[in-house]
Amino acid sequence: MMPTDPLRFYGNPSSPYSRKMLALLRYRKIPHAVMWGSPSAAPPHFPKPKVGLLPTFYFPTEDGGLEAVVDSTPIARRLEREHSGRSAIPADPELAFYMDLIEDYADEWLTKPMFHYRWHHQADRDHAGKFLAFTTNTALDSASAQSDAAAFTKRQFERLYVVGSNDQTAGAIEASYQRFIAILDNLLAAHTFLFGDRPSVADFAVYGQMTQLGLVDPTPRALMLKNTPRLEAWIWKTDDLAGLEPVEHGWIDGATARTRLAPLFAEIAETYLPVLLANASAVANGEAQFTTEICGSKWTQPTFPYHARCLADLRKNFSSLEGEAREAVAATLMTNGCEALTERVE
Ligand SMILES: N[C@@H](CCC(=O)N[C@@H](CS)C(=O)NCC(=O)O)C(=O)O
Repeated sequence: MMPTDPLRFYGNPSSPYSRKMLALLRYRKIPHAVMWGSPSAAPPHFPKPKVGLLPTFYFPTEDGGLEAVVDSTPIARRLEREHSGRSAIPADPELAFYMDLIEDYADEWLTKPMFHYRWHHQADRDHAGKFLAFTTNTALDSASAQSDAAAFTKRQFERLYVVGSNDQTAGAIEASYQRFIAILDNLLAAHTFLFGDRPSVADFAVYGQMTQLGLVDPTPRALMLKNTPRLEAWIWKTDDLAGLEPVEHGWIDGATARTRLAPLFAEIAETYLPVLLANASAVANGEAQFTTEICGSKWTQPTFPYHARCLADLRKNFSSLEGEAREAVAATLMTNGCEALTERVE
């Protein structure tokens, strides 16, 4: 494959991670081609991904072939290594740590409200089934759309428990979304992006989940429009930032980040962190499910080995910090209830 060939990937408009990566590629001006669909429909010379997740990327290999890769977080780092300019990762290690944490929260926690709102309430469920059916094929006839919608809805409704959404946790999930949009709205009133006047991978991760919560699914969209209408404009603009010319001093400094992002870190400490910690202990003990408390409500869900890795990665990131950056991050995590992230990984 020639270096000028576009980077190809399968994605779906209803997939927050597909949207995250498409917006990142547009901003970074990396030649790309999104194929709306599923890797199961790929031409025979396309390799199969190890796990069937969207987006699935096809990177050229040295021998002229292709390799199928999933998981947006490492792909975003790989794109930083392979393409220079218009970086979406701040060079300051303190900011980069905060960015990784917020990206992880967006990818792994905000996806809970996203999936929950999509399938928990009847009105959202009725909308999502049809939306998903037509994203697969906009030319579907009505009868097939109806039966596909019914099949999707049944499957996804039955999988709500996987992300921890059930009648007991619904209140905690919904309250966390409402607090999050209020925090984001405040942050975006002061700077265009989380880390200043240029976007970071964390912005694209938040954007990806918000494309669904804020633009697609009726209940969370109505909440956003009522309480934080600024966010609708932010989502649409973040969709295509190819015309933004970032400047080096577009990033805020560490001192600004510490104060500015404190409410978000405190929110992470109340929601995502307890889940990460309880999940990791349960994974270590070989348990099939875990129970914890989120803002005073009981939270039970099946263990998720991938999240044990997320916690270990965040701790490794912390342990690789040195000098002033390490001290500053430690103090910030301590002040905002995230000190568990400073523990050593064995
Ligand atoms: N950690 C992955 C997650 C990707 C992911 O979970 N994709 C979802 C759609 S948004 C998926 O393909 N799910 C397949 C399924 O649920 O069957 C990433 O960041 O790319």
